[in-house]
Formats: sequence, structure tokens, C-alpha cells
Amino acid sequence: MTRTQNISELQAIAKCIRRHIIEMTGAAKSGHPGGSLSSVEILVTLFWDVMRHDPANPEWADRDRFILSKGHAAPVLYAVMAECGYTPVETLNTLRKLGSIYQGHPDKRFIPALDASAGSLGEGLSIAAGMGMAARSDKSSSRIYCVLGDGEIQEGQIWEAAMFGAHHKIDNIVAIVDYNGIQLDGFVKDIMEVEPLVAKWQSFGWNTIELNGHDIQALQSAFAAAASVKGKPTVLIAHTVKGKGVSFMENNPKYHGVAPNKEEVALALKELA
Ligand SMILES: Cc1ncc(C[n+]2csc(CCOP(=O)(O)OP(=O)(O)O)c2C)c(N)n1
Ligand SMILES: [Mg+2]
Repeated sequence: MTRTQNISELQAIAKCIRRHIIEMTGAAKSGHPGGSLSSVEILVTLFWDVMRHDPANPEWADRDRFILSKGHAAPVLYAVMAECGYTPVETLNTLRKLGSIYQGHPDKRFIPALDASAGSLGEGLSIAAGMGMAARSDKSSSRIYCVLGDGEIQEGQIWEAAMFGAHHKIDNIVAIVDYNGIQLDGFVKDIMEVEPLVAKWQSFGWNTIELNGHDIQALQSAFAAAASVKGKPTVLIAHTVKGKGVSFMENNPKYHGVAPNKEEVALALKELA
């Protein structure tokens, strides 16, 4: 992989990742395109610019860690890890097939370079907090990044981890809430409102940065700002669009867990050309 801070290069990588997401879920005829597409810029900015990691040395002890707590968005993580060189690009389209390393949710048994398995929502921030504490006691400068869904944060365990992170001043973790406004079968505000979200995290003792989660430059600045905050963990409230980049998927709850059919794949790839 070639690391870059250049916005247009990062945008080009984001488009390539979006194409993979469409092709993979299309080939699988199942999976979660909407929440994969909403997280693309967050992962691309982290993996190509911000995070310290080396695909040639996945066990590097002082690497930064990444946890996709909203594990159903596995296609975006698989596409990113493959394009970084951790896993093969050629087999991405075996997503969800028996025997594939690319199962429906990220699984360390099949991809050892993953920092955590995920899929049961609500667990990732607790794992991140533990990794943050461990890094601190090891005197390692590793930082830990954890992507959460806005529906996922309705889980009680998230708030236990939030309390824990602030109490223990775990300032080497950054949570990113992919605030796309949609969960499994509807809009978050109709199912169980999470607002006022910034005030909520602040009241739990977190440094809070609100931004557009598709704006790579804003993401770069936010991650840099988070790294300079001492004594508190940071959360990015990243406003995003579920299905971002594909007109008929954008802000459409249908594409949470429904794959594009053959015609839709062709249409989506045309839009992402
Ligand atoms: C503990 C648990 N309960 C339910 C599910 C089923 N589930 C998978 S995705 C999802 C909705 C998640 O919504 P959100 O966090 O907003 O994800 P995104 O919009 O980013 O796809 C649910 C309920 C699960 N994976 N784990
Ligand atoms: Mg959501």
C-alpha cells in the first residue's frame, strides 16, 4: 500500500472501496451495503493516512488498532484490508461463501490480522477500552480506533464502556459514531432516539468532535485533534449518509441488509465509475 494524505488520492481510494462493496454484496446476494458505504471515508482516512500500521508486519506490537464494532459492515473492512495488502483482493467476491475468509462478520479465526472479531453489536468499545489500558501499561504509543453504529449505541454496554473510558482517562482511544440516522429496519429517531448525542458523550466525560463523516479533510483534522487531547477519550460524531455514493441506496433503510441485484449492481457501478 502507498500511504497518502492527499485528499484527491484518498477520494479515489474511497471510490475503489465503494465499488468493491457493491461487487461483493452483489456477488453474495446478501450482506450489508448501506452501513458499509457510510463508513468508507472514515476507514480510508484511518488506514491510508492516520493509523500507524504495516501490512507486511501485522503483529507489530506498537501498531495502532482498529475495531469495526458494527461488524455487519464487514464489506468495507474487507475491501480496505485487501487493498492495503493484508488479504487477497481477488477473492473479495467470495464474501459470505462457505470456506471464505470473508465471512458475514469479521472473524479473527479466518483473518488473523484483524484486531478483533465483531458482529454482536455493543462490544467493540469495551474491547477498545481494554486495549487502550493495555497499551498504556505497556508504555506503548499505540492508539485504538473503534467505529460504532448509531443504532448500535442504543446498547447498554456502550455506555458502560464510555463511563469506564472516561473514569480511567483512556486518552489513546477514539470512538467514531457513524451517525447515518438509520438502523436495521428504520430511522433511529423513530426506533429509539439517541439525541442529544454530543451532550450525551460530553456528560459521560468524553472529548467530542462533530463533523461530516464523508469530509476527509475534516476527518484528518479531527483525528489529529484527538491525538493531542490528554486525560480523556475522544469520540467523533460523524454525520454520514447510509448508502453514500449510490443514488438509490442513499438514506434508504431497505439497503441496510439487502444486497443490490444484478441490474442494481450495474447501475451502482456506473454511478461509481
Ligand atoms: C447484539 C445484536 N443485536 C442485533 C443485531 C442485528 N443487527 C445487525 S445490524 C443492526 C442495526 C445496526 O444499526 P447501526 O448501528 O445504525 O448500523 P449501520 O446503520 O451503521 O449499518 C442490527 C440490529 C446484532 N448484530 N447484534
Ligand atoms: Mg446507522
